[in-house]
Amino acid sequence: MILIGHLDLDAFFARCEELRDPELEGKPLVVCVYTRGGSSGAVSTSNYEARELGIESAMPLKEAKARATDDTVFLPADHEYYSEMSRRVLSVLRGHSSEVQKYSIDEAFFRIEKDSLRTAKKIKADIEALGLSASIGIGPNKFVAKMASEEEKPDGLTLVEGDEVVEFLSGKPVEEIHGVGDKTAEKLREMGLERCQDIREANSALLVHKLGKSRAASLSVKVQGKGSRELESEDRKQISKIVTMEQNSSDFNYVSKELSRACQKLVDRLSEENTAFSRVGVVTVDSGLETHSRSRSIKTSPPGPRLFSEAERLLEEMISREELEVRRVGVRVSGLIDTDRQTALSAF
Ligand code: TTP
Ligand code: MG
Repeated sequence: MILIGHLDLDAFFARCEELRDPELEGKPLVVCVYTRGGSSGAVSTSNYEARELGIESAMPLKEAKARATDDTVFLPADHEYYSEMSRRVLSVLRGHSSEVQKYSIDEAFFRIEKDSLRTAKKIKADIEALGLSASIGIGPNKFVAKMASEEEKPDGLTLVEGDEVVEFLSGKPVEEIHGVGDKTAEKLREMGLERCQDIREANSALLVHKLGKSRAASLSVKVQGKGSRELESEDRKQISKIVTMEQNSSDFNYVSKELSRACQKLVDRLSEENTAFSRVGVVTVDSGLETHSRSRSIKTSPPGPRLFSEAERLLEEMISREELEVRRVGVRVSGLIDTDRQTALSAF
C-alpha cells in the first residue's frame, strides 16, 4: 500500500543558526527580517526556548523585544544559508524515496512504498546527522500526511492510516485544515461548523451555497480523508513570481498593474533560463490571507507577449467572480519546456 509522507523541519531557521554557532543553544533565539534599515521588522521564526516566552513567527519585532529576556539573541535571517540546508534535506529524502515534492523551504512530501515507519525513522536519523530535526507525518494522501506531521512537533513521527484516518481528522478545528484561511474559517464557524467532523456531516448544498462549488468540494474531499496523493515532481514543476501590493485593493486596474510587474519579473527569469511553458496561472492572496488561483492552458510559443494578456484575463475573472480584496498577486507558469527562443521571450 503506497503512503505519502510529509516532512516539516522543526524551528528551521533557528535550528540552522544554532548549528552554525553552538553557543546559541539553550538560549532563546529569534530570527528576524528587518525593515527600514533595521529599526523595525518581524519575527521570521524563533527556537522553542523563545516560543516559551511567547515569541512567534510573524510577530512585530517590537513586541518580540518586549517579551525577550536579557539572554535572548536576535539574528537577521540568512536565506542563502537556509536554502543550502534545505537542499541537503531534499537530497536525504531523495535517497529514501522515488518521488519527492518540495513544498516549501522546510517542507516536502514523499512517496513511501513499504515499511513506512522504518523508512521515516531512517530519514529522521539522516536529518539528525545533518544537525537538524524534523517532524514526519504519514498518511494515505498529502492532506492527512500534512496534518499528521503537525501532530507531535518537534521531532514527531505520526502514522495515520486505514480506519484511523476519519477519526484522526474528526476533532481537528476548522482553522487547522490546511488551505482554509481566516475568511473561510469564519464562514464555517458562522454556519456552526467548528470541527472537521461537522463539515463531514454538513448539508452539502448549504456548503456549496456559502463557500462556492470548488471550495466546498475540495473541503469535503479533505475531511473524508480522501485528498490527493499525487506528487508534483520536478518535471511538472512550475515557476511563479508574486508581489505584495502597497495597499490591499479590489480595483482591477490597480491589481492588474501589479500583476504586470510580476509578469515582467517572471519573463526575465524564463528568458534567462530559456524556458517556455504551456499553462498560465494567476494567484492572489486576499486580505484574510487566503490563497486563490486560476489557470489555463495555452498554445506554447511565443510565450512572452501572451503571458500578461492571459494572466490579466484570469485576474479579471477571479476578481469579478469572487469580489476579492487583494493583498498579493502573482503569476505562475507550468508545463515547462526548454527552448532556445530567447529572442521571442525577451520581446515581451
Ligand atoms: P514553519 O515550518 O512554519 O516554522 P518552523 O520550522 O520555524 O517551526 P516548526 O517547528 O513549528 O515547524 O516555517 C519554516 C520556516 O519559514 C521558519 O523557520 C521561518 C520561515 N517563516 C517565516 O519567515 N515567516 C513566517 O511567518 C513563518 C510561519 C515561517
Ligand atoms: Mg517547520
